[in-house]
Amino acid sequence: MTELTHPLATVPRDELVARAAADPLRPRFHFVSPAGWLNDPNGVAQWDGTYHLFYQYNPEGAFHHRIQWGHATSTDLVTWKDQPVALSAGGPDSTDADGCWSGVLVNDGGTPTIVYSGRHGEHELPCVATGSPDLLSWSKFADNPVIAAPPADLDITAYRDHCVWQEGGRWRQLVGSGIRGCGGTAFLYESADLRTWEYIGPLCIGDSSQGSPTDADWTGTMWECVDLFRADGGAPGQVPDASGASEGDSHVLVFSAWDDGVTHHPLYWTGRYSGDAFEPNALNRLDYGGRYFYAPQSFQDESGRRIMFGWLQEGREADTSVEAGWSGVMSLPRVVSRDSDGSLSFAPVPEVAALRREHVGVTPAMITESTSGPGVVTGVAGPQLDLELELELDPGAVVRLGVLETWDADGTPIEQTAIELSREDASESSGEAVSRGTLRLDRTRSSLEGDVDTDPREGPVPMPGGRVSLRVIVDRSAVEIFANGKPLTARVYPRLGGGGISLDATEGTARVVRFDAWTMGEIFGSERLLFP
Ligand code: DQQ
Repeated sequence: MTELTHPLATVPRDELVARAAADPLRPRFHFVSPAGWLNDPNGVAQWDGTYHLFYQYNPEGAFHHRIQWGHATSTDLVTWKDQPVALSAGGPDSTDADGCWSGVLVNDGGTPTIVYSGRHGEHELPCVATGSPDLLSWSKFADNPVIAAPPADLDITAYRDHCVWQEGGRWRQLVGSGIRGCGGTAFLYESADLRTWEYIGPLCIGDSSQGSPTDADWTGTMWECVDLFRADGGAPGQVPDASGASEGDSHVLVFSAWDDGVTHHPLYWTGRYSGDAFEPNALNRLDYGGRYFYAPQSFQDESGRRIMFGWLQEGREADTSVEAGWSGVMSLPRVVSRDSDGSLSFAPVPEVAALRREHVGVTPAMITESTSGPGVVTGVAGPQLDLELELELDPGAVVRLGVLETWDADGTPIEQTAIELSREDASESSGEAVSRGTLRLDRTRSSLEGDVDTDPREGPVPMPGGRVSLRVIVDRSAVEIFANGKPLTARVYPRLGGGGISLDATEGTARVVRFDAWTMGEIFGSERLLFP
């Protein structure tokens, strides 16, 4: 039965899954929705051993409208089983008549409980739903919303998304927001039962007059998807571990900077949460890809790891996605840890290695800018790859790793996604040991298509002694890069489908100490259902 209800629903529902599956640019080992639209990760958790990934889902088509909570489960964080939609819009008079926006899953004395933003018209309010013991069927609380309105007497920019934890026998909740004329914020509430909430106040308030909207670390006029956790990975209300996390910057507050409908980028403050306030210390970019790793949400798994997912938005025209029948990719799960300088470090969970298939190890080599042709012949190719490199750059050196390449008859790349690492020159560091560098993504030749985003991305990378551990995950249109733990995520749309790789020094000299490459398998075998 074909049902078209929204003007953008131009692809009949019964064709969406087949269309999406046929798109060669669709990732094969990242989680994607069965078809239609996917955005934020929600309710990420491990419950009785099973990992749960809920996500913002529109099965009507590849556009953002009347969002439902899609659901998938995993026992290994690598392969995912589609489960029935957990939450969908209520009746015309309900708080969530226009969709169930982002939220979290908590364990209320053994009862799985979701706190989410119910949308009605242009507004969102906090709602609650409880789940069956297997988390597969959900009932909404009869008296939603559980908070009737945003704090009175404040002129706010928006109000939605939740972070909920237990502290001192009570529940605490943050709701993301922004105060007009000031900046983004997270409002703090407290409750005994997750149903009745007392407003405490803003946990901290950003300053949107600092910097400009074009800055990669501008904090925006609203904070979406706030996520507060201990710097040692624990929940905010937990007693710190023995590693001294109670000293200094003991907490991390993650948020996605938003302004007037524009999703800018994820950022995090390191600082100290104590009493009813968060005292920010340092502001950091969470992913140098900016909007390509948006609305992240994290949880602590049963082994104590803090694991984060983010939404890899599209970088091609909205109409192209609608016609393709799908939009949005979930990142691979990332382990979050703390670097020696207090900032965060990220790496794909080690479980991802289970997807590795053919392996090629490249012989260690020295590469210099004078080398003609590809500096290193990798002997590996494909649109689904996992690459691990150990590099040593001399001061001033620039190394360029090309992926998803197609060459012309002379060996010149026609399409190439270029990942560049550069180490500062000694002259830039007043003669001190040069331990800084930059990770860059050059997408200017990623696609012969003219209507895809090719803006450059870059960010600083610590490079002690010029050494860089580089991890590059390529999954067709999704690329996740980690240079010494600093991530840069983006989308690329190579039209020619080439999977060539090249590695060169474009300036100076560098050593390739190790280069291991694997082709990667696929995680969705049989045909998927739009409504599992
Ligand atoms: N997406 C959700 C909101 C959230 C935004 C709606 C972030 O709850 O603020 O789908 O991408």
